Amino acid sequence: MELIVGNIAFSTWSLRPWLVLKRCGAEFTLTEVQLYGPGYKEELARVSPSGKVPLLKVDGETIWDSMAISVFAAERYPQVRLWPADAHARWLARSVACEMHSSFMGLRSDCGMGPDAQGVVHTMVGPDRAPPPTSEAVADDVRRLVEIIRTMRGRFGADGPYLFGEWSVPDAFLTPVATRFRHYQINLAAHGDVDGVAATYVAELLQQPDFLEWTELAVTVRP
Ligand SMILES: N[C@@H](CCC(=O)N[C@@H](CS)C(=O)NCC(=O)O)C(=O)O
Repeated sequence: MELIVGNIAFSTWSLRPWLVLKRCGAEFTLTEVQLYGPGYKEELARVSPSGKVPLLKVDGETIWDSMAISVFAAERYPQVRLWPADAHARWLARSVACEMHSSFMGLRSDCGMGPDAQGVVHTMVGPDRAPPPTSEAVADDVRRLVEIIRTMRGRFGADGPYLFGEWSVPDAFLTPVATRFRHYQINLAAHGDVDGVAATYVAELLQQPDFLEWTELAVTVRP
């Protein structure tokens, strides 16, 4: 299998299937496509039916979209249990992952990763930090995410440090958000995280071994 991703330093969509496939113990090669440089659209068009990454090449097919790759992985590696075993937890885990997949436009646009209009490159992996955004759209998104994290941790978090206790797909989908919170220095306590439950969870995501490996790749694959 080959996983084709965007820039490891800042392609938030690409990080998700990497985390999912690593969790499965899958064997795959990694190809990095440099986004946003001259001619990158043409290069993407050659490999990607949607003109976007991530992509997974497997068994003669190209699966595009991070959610579709995660669904494939859950089928291919059922023993790994990528979704919670408890049915109620599973229904809600899928709701969280799908909401993450389709929403939070305030965060995506005002806490962007990659080059901004001034040419500053914001990354998921480096020590650099940016000033916290002040828009109401971001505040609304952060409040909703804090609510999700606190609710799921409170209901299902007893068996481990992740959203539903043991690691599951929503943790992969929330890890890029954790990097946005870190990079843009967002104070979760000011958005409803009264006792630090969400902040503790976010810190856990940022120290997942597979995420730390991704961080290393950003340094070694591309200087
Ligand atoms: N729904 C897609 C979104 C993919 C996406 O937007 N990828 C970005 C990379 S971070 C991309 O390929 N951007 C290139 C472009 O839009 O030109 C997924 O989850 O895989």
